[in-house]
Amino acid sequence: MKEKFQEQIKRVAEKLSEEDNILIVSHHDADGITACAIMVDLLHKLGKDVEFRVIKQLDSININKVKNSDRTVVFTDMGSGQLDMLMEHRDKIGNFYVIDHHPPAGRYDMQVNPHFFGYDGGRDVSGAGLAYFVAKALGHKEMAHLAIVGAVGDMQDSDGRLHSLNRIILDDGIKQGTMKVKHDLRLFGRQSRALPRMLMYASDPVLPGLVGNEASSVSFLEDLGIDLRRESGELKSYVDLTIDERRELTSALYILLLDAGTPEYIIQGMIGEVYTLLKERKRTELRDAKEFATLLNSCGRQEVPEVGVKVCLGDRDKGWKNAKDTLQHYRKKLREGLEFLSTLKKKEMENFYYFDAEGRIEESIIGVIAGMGYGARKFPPDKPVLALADDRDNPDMLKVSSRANRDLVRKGIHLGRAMNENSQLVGGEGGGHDIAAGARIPRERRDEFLALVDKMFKKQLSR
Ligand SMILES: [Mn+2]
Repeated sequence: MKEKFQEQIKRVAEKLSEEDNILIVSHHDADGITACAIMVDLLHKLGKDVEFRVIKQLDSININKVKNSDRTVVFTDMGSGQLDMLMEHRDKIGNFYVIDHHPPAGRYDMQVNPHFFGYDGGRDVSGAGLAYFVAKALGHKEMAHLAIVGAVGDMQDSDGRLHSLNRIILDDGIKQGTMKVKHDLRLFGRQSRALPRMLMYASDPVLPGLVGNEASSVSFLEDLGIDLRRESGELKSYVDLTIDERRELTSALYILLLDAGTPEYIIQGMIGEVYTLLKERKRTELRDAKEFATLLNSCGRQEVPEVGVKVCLGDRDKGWKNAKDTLQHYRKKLREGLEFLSTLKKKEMENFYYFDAEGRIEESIIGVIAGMGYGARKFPPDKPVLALADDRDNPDMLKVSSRANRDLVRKGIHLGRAMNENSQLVGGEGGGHDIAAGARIPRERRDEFLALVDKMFKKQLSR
């Protein structure tokens, strides 16, 4: 790591270690939940009194939950983009720290943010990773595995592997014996899903002919001579297969996709690094970083992020059961969302696709549905997707979720900037990463907003 950044982290960490009565405020996705857990763990170990709050976003409404807390506030995985607002309310918030990887709105003495040191916050390190580096600066490296779950949750491995600062964290985990990295098939559910289900529900990429079809998934596997059941009679997961069977299955999937005309780079994305948490039980969601992240995302999106934090901190009892129930429920909603998507007519602007689900898809999962729309080829990969849904708390507002892919980002697309600048122009707010971002805008100014975004994408692509 660059020395200057390390110094800054150490400075903030040491100052933080002198505080007590701390309130951690974090984002409700997998990265924010793991960041929160890493900080809670650290501060407990330092003997501090600590509370935490995990929220959907830090905006003009939620800021009120942070005011007058009489505690030192530590923002993780959020805060950098809202620095102006935090400064504005400084007298009510009191003493605060920001540990965040989103593009910063400005400089602040007690801020840890990789952008100032030439790192890419979208790829090199996540919010959880930064929380980990703060903990590491104070001698605590036990939570490296959680920082990897956070990075994977933020899709920082989307080109097949983790990079840069994430790599340092991964190496720490490997040295400690908590992590293992392998080159393997990256389909979701390698640990926790029965093999036919892993194939039929795969979304990245979707498997032509197998998607949604249990019978054809079963016969596909049987044709390869793969036994579907373990000796105990239970259905096998991918991780139960022998090396030869894995190789056989991978090449069969490769051929299946090639035959269906899937672009080479999408197929290659199916194979890459997978991160195993060695201290977790085999065939559970917690054993695989991507599945762990999905579990946490479902807790966050269904407004029980504290359950996710508990599981991160080691609860394998009530909290763990609770988290699994939440995931089941979340999957059901996703299936319904996907069904909706399949009946939907997509709309098209010059530089993006969009659809307005109104009240038919909950705003909490609209972004995921938009992302899956790519995987299911509902939207060709040549333009970003904007998905709109009613705001749950305010009928006059509209929630916008946008998704792109690596290719589009390479060509110049930056969704975070487009959401941030254009939402403000129509009296809303927004922001995020180059590849995934969101906004809240007044519904009546929807078309104006879409036209502004269209114009900005055009500009981004022409650079
Ligand atoms: Mn994040």
